Amino acid sequence: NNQAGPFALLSVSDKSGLESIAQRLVAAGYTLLSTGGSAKYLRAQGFEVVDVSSVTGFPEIMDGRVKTLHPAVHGGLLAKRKDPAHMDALHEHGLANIEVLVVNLYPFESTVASGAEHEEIVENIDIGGPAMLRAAAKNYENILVVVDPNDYERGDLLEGPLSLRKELAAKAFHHTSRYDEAIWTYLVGREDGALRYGENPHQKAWLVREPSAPVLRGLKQLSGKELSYNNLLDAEAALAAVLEFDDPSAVVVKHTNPCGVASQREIETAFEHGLAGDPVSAFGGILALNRKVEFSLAQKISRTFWEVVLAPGFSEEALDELSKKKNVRLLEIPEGFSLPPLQSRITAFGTLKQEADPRIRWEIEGLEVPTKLKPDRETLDAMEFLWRVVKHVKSNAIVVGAGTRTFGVGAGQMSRVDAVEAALRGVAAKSETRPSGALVLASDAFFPFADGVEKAAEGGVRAIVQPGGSKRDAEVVEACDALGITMVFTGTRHFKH
Ligand code: 93A
Repeated sequence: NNQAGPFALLSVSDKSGLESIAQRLVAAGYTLLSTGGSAKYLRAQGFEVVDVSSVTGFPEIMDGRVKTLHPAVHGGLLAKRKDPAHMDALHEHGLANIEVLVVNLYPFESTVASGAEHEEIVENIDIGGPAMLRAAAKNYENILVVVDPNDYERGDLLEGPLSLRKELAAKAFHHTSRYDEAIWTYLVGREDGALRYGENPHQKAWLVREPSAPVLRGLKQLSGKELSYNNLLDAEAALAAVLEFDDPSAVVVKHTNPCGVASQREIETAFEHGLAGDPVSAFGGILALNRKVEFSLAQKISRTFWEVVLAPGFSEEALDELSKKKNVRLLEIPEGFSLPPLQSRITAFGTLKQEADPRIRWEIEGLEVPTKLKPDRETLDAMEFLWRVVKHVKSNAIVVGAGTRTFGVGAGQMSRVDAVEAALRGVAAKSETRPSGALVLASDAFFPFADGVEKAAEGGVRAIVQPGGSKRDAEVVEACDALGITMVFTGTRHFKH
């Protein structure tokens, strides 16, 4: 059944613009070869079309589930034209001599989006289309593969150079990989990733986890209710922050921002100081600790209402004490736990990927002190601590503290002065409980003007750590010198958006 050819095989669900490429293919001397619906469409437009079934010698069966899945098609798509043995096989078995493949797939995602029944969605999983696209794309040196209707009118399409064929082959693989990902998302989302709801109760939500990664990335839920969408976001933020420290430390997170953080020699003191950083916001917050929780600490923890408590371990008595509260979700952090080195975020414009901002390496030799006043050892320790905290606060971020505890956090502000004011409001609220002593401030990015520094000084700040690098650094340093503030430049910015 060696039909004329060379063939251009067209099998598309989205028929828009099909006649324009068919026209070009016919003009270039190709015979059109097509599956049921596409052949019908083309004939209605006046084209002569050979049916795939006449090439395969096999009818389209099972409601179209098997149309092109046949060696006559796939042999034709995979044969290397340079290889005499391949060409012999092509002729010997009467396979179709295909040189161009135009395919787009069953509309899986739009079927899901339309709210169709499961059965109809499954029927819209295309098998034959991706198989042909992948075969032709593998053989791009010999086959031109067109998956995107926007490419039908490309000027150099039919006589295009190898680089164009390669580009279109890559596009085909990208297309099939996205297609499979959408199927995966649908199947997993329906079966075991469903969350009660999203950021708000009127939003549906799923957790689509990487199939190869352990559940909850190895964190063990020891008690409490099911984790919610917001719990997972906040738990990630709290974990990232607590992993920044070696000394016993406590991080209280609210709406993905640390609101109270402390590092101390004892974990119990760290907890008390962390909580004191913002006891009002801590209500309903997320607590992350980097030491095992014993009974006496558990008693203190259970006096506040937490959504989630994370720690590398809980003694039996501590676990008993904390699981009395049915709503508190206890998560055990496994040994050697780390967060992924790559982060991605899906936006309307595409998926953003970046390396995670690595753990801070605080090296005294790398710091610059541009002010007249130099920081003493104690101030440097406070600066290091606050610098580690501010990295985990949404920009514009300002953290004010003393020693290794925070008293005020300005998060997610659109101007840096506002962030300073927000942090100072937090400090002022603790005027009764806060031990006296010089305040230290950390800023996630440089001060664009001296106003932020002046505000800070009014609030009692005596030392500032920031990246430096503003055009107006000189003005900022001058203001510090006039106000008796010591300043350190780290040279590294820690935006978090
Ligand atoms: O059901 S399938 O997975 N089985 C196949 O053998 C097959 N071959 C092509 N779907 C198959 N196709 C798809 O049919 C193509 O990817 C295209 O989306 C659609 C075109 O069908 P028709 O020309 O009948 O409208």
